[in-house]
Amino acid sequence: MKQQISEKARQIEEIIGRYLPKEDGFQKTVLEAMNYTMNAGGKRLRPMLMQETYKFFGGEESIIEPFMVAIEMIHTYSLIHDDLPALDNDDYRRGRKTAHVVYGEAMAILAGDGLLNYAFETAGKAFLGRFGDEKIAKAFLVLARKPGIYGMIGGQTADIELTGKKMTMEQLQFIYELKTGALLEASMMIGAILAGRPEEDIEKIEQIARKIGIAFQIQDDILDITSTVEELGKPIHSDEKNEKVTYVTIHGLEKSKEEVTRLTNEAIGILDSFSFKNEFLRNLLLYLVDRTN
Ligand code: GRG
Repeated sequence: MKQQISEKARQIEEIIGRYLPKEDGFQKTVLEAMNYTMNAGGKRLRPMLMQETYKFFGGEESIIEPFMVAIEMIHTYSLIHDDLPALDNDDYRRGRKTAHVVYGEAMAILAGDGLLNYAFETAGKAFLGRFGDEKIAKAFLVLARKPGIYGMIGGQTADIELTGKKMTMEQLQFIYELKTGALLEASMMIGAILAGRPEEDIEKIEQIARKIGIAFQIQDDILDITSTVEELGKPIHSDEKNEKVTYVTIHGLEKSKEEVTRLTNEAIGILDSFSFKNEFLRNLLLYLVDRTN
């Protein structure tokens, strides 16, 4: 499975490469900083989930590609900003020095902003010649909403304000669902929307992604304690450094692992309730429970 995922990630990188901006003009530095982080590897999980959900429902057009690239650009912007000194202040990500270490803080802020804008310019290309296609408009709205104030930014806001404070499970759940879950929800939902699925299917896909998102974040917390810098490509014990309350600090490692398994099995249960099949997507969701990076 690991090998299959790497192969899919390479194919996604080929698609991403076709959409990245050329590094020229007087703004060359910001373009280099954007491409530096976009090309730094990473699991490419969000475009992979989007493409595989699209295929699950029989989608086979290239219209999915600008959206796959856009979601990875939004994810990458969030990582660049999350690593900044004002936030987590991390020097390594995806096995490389972070953008602010290489290009300076001001340029890293601009590179994040640049990727966010360019994500919408990229996805917007899907409208060309297809202005009457409501699927594209719906997908575009999900792409705008989930990373925003009612999604990732909302979750990150609560996370920052509650860091170092006592937190209820409800607050923690809110943070995990929005900060991490929202982009995974957007990824899978856009796949379903572009494949032309009805609202009730899109809602089921949203539920799957929400469960996977929370499980993914708990697994991220687990790996922050149990993994190594080499394996993760980023610092470990970062939650302790940042005085973060996590699912693991509240419930301990064993219960956290059980919760990851429980949520994943629930998500798989919903996936299996569809008459559609995509063995790779199913295995990918299962693999995320056991991931080591
Ligand atoms: C606007 C100043 C400003 C900051 C935005 C919203 C935000 C900062 C950060 C997003 C929060 C964040 C980093 C959530 C964590 C989600 C997570 C576990 C990311 C790691 O994803 P992987 O493991 O990474 O898929 P790779 O590198 O493999 O793509």
